[in-house]
Amino acid sequence: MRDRRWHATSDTFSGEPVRADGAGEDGAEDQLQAAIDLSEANGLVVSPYGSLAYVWIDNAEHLCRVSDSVGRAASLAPGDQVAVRFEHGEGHVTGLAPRSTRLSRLVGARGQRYEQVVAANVDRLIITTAAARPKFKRGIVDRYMICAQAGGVEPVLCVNKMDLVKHEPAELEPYRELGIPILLTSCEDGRGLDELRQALEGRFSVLAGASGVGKSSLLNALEPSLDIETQEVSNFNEKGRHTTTTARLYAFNNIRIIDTPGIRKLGISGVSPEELAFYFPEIEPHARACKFRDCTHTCEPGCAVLEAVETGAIPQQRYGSYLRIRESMEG
Ligand SMILES: Nc1nc2c(ncn2[C@@H]2O[C@H](COP(=O)(O)OP(=O)(O)OP(=O)(O)O)[C@@H](O)[C@H]2O)c(=O)[nH]1
Ligand SMILES: [Mg+2]
Ligand SMILES: [Zn+2]
Repeated sequence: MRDRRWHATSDTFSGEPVRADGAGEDGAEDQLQAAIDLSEANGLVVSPYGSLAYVWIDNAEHLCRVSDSVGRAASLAPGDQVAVRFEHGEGHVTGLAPRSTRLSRLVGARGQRYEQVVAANVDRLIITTAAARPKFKRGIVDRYMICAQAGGVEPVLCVNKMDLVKHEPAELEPYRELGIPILLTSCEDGRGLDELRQALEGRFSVLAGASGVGKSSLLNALEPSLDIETQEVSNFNEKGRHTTTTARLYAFNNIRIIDTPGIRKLGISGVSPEELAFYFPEIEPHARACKFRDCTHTCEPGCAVLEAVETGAIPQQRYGSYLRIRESMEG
């Protein structure tokens, strides 16, 4: 079981799950071939691109071919440290170093789900939401907080588009109680951007959240020369238009950050329904006190979690989230 709160964990390349696309059989051998020591890495993946990848090597970006052994063993993610060998002027990614942290999600159809690493080796996840247009969605925040813990990444909550509301969303209260850093920003009036810059400086971060919340706009606001494409949210349903389609790493002013495409749903990878309660820092201490070890915290006698919800020690909002996520994992 992982530790409480936001401790970084590490894993190794051999911890990569066997993929559901048929790569499993030879997977172990491919992983051995593809695995390298960090000291052997000479490139940093900027953006994977099918069987190709944009890689930074010595301050220049190269479009490289991903060798079969690497491609079969794992899909590359921005932030991956790789070995690149040049042959006849063409770069080949021949090895992948262990990932110290990862932001992952579960993708694919039922029965064929697999882990997709969205960002590798990052130390901060900026969970980006909007105060309005699209409306604040706490479900996505709770899911990203779990993914951050599972991947050893420190979460920061950024509520953008604060210019559109008079007060911060009331749903922020449980996160304030938890002590997770919260930034209130606006690309329109510039509020919170200095704090965001400070949170990013000297670190390697990833911006993630629903489409249209302003992830790319925030990067443009911090560094206008990036000129990343952005697009208005739909007037009809106030949803984003999925403008960013591939994750990409940017570096400027001592900031390294990955912009990612907005998501509709976030499947949680690497956490079982039985472990879920331990990924809610305010539920975890109570879960340890339940009468039954396999307590689901829904109806059991002697459930300390239900008791704590009753007394208000666990906010109803977060407990409701636990129930919904658990149900989606089991369904
Ligand atoms: N009012 C207001 N609008 C904003 C703010 N930030 C971004 N927007 C607008 O919101 C829209 C969506 O912004 P994007 O930066 O494309 O959003 P995104 O999160 O990158 O979206 P995807 O790439 O689809 O995931 C654009 O029209 C922006 O101008 C803000 O702080 N306030
Ligand atoms: Mg974008
Ligand atoms: Zn219980």
